[in-house]
Amino acid sequence: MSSVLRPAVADEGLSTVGKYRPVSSHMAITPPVSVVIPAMNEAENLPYVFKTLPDWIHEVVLVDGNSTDNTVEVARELWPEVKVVRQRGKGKGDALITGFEAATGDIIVMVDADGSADGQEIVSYVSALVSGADFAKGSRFANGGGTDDMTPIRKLGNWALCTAVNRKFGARYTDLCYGYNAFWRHCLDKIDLDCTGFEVETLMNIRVVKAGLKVQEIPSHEYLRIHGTSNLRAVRDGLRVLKVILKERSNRRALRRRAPHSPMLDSVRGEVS
Ligand SMILES: Nc1nc2c(ncn2[C@@H]2O[C@H](COP(=O)(O)OP(=O)(O)OP(=O)(O)O)[C@@H](O)[C@H]2O)c(=O)[nH]1
Ligand SMILES: [Mg+2]
Repeated sequence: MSSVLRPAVADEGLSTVGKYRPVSSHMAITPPVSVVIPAMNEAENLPYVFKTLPDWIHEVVLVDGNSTDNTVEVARELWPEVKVVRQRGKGKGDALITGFEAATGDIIVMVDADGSADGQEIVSYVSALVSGADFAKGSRFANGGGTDDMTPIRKLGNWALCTAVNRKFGARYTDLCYGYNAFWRHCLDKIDLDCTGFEVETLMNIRVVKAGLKVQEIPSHEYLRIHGTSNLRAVRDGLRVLKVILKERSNRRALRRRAPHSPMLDSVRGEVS
């Protein structure tokens, strides 16, 4: 657990910017990739998370949610160049927004710190982005994806909320509340995130569609949280997600009322493949 997985190499990340780096046996890319990890008391899980991260990534940004265990120390031991930022407010959404601001890569990947995400999948997300997608959205329910972690009630809630988003915003998503996603940095200017909690992924998924960005779903497998307990509370957080859907929907209606022939509205329907 205390073994150093990655040696400290001075400015290794920056030295790779602009050069082709192999990311698989078939592909090399130039854009630097930042991995943003929100973590609150995840010291025991971090060794599993870092172990799966590919060595070609440009930087890891760990957003600490005022952990009371040694999350930060363990992260520094495992990945000496890790950029640790402390979030200002509370909640996963607040943590991710903080992490996105601190990330310097052209591509940003969001990875949970509970051991549920396999870093080896990052290459699939990055492939979709360098091939033309703006937003690579993980899906546990697309062909090739899966979950060991969701209870039937969570699956039902996620399905109902996902169906609502598809109907209301013209998306064709197979999953909604999933934390493993990646995107080009420029997406952030178009989705202007403003939330604090677990509704963050839903807000992103809605706003990328509203902004007319090109979204591609990536089949992903969610493993069981390895240690510790979930911070998510199904009913409380499900209601927060529902509120976001309703609010985004009424914003869209208000926009339509204010500017019935606005060219902005022509791009409201996003493309999901
Ligand atoms: N920095 C920070 N990280 C958080 C906060 N809340 C949750 N996280 C992290 O966000 C990730 C997802 O949180 P989880 O508690 O696993 O929630 P979940 O994945 O939706 O729920 P499970 O499926 O039960 O694991 C984990 O890495 C958490 O440590 C927070 O307030 N601040
Ligand atoms: Mg989790």
